Amino acid sequence: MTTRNPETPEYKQLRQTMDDIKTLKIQGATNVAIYGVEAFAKHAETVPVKDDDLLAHLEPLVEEISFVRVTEPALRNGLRYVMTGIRREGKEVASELGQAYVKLIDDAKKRIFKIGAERIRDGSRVFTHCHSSISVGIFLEAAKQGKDFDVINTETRPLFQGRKTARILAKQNIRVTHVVDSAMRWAMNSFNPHMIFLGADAITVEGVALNKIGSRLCALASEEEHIPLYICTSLLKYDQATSIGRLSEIEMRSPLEIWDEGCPEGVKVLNPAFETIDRRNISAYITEAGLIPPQSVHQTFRRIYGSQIHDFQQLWS
Ligand code: RUB
Repeated sequence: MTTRNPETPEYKQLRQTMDDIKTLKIQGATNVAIYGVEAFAKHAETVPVKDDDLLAHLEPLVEEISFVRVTEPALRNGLRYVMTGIRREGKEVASELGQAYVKLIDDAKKRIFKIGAERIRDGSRVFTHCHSSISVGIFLEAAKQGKDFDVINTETRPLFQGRKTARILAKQNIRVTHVVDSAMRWAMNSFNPHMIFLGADAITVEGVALNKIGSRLCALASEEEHIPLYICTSLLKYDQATSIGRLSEIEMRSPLEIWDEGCPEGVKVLNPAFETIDRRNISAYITEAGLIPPQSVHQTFRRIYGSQIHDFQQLWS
């Protein structure tokens, strides 16, 4: 058995999970973090190496997993959370730490669902883009509370994550109107939604959100139509590296997702997965700490998670 490629079932599962994250079988920042951290923690606990060899094996793996999808700091924060514990107490605690991180996410989600649902009233019209499990969770909570409201959502090219959103809402008898991405400004003008709920993949130190491509267009249209825009997200998506000057990266996906067969030679197809939403366009973040303005993300993250997730040592090296 080599340290580089251990033949344990947990390692195989980790590799499978990484593949599922890369190919979007596991989709959305929250799910990417949950599945990635759980699989890593189980592997770390069972890998048959110890002492210095353990860290020499795990550290490059953390780097590799972190960048399977580059715009996912909630995954990176979780991996660091587990690694901090392993350094202190050994690999025996890895699974427990993985579960503890997933619990942080679950607790955050429950709070956000409740807080976000407060914003929705009978007769509300809410616009959303892509598939954010957090935004959808808010809609489901509001429906559970008996509120009667409408959702307008986009299909989200090229991989149609918006259909997932529409299917889930329709199944719960929440009225949903589905439009192509390029109709988002038209839909805002036609349906005059009371608010926009978007998820986030990453949040920077400036309070800028990164979310699915199209989100900035959505924000610009919201400005034109004077519709408040909320980012529904756990603060665990805060990209700590931005506070020491690094830029949050934007994942560039395969052009084949856009045009696989028959693309003429000489045509360059680009497929950026995410884009930034300027903090000026964000009315508030709906988080586990309540509604907060973009300027407060860094301090609020430090206050809630600072003692548990501190990877600044590694960031400086
Ligand atoms: C999904 C996407 C989601 C965020 C938030 O992109 O942009 O809005 O990840 O999701 P992709 P959640 O389909 O490329 O993963 O609220 O579930 O964390």
